[in-house]
Amino acid sequence: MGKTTIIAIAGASASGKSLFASTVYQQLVAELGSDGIAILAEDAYYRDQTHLSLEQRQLTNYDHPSAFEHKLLAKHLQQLRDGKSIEMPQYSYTTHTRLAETIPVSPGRVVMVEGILLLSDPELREHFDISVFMDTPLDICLLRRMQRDLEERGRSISSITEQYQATVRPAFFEFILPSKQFADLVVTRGGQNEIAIDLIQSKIRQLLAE
Ligand code: UZR
Ligand code: MG
Repeated sequence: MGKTTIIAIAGASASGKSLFASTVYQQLVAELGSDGIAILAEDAYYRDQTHLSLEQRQLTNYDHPSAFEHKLLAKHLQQLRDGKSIEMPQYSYTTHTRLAETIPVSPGRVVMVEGILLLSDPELREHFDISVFMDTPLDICLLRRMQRDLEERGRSISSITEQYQATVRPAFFEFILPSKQFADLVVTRGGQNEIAIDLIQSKIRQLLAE
């Protein structure tokens, strides 16, 4: 196997990062099989909070860099680059902590990773060969976040509204938006931007064929 290329996809919460990454990944896997491409989520690297009570876990600021175990993510990216498998943690948004089970991830020629604060961490940035920033308008992100958190993450309108004003919006302006300068590619209009999906897929096909 040749050199590993690590592609980071960052951007605001509910900007379409997971959709963009999974669309690129699923379509390529259907076409070429899963050998050679690995996919990781920064969310899986939220710190283990099993030692805290549920009330204490609800006080964590999940939009702050300190909520993530970026050191473990950096270590795993290095291991994948060295051709070694890793055990990716699994995180529950309902219990706000890690599950006991991990997911084995095999190394690949291309590794994709998506998450809100990937490009705001200087140490993590060292690991990325290609960086993408999802530049979706913030009002669209908010609408999508309300719908997703109501439907998929078991939240109420009032908890979504409070969290948005207390941490999500401030973190966007403090950490996420300033990290756009580190992206090689800026994607407008969200995770369904077909031209951007096609461009990244073409690049990955080219890398896999080398
Ligand atoms: P994406 N998040 C939670 O709401 N609860 C948790 O236990 C862990 C994370 C939210 C987090 C962030 N913040 O905005 C979002 N808050 O998940 C990141 N508040 O995930 O990029 O998929 O939106
Ligand atoms: Mg996501």
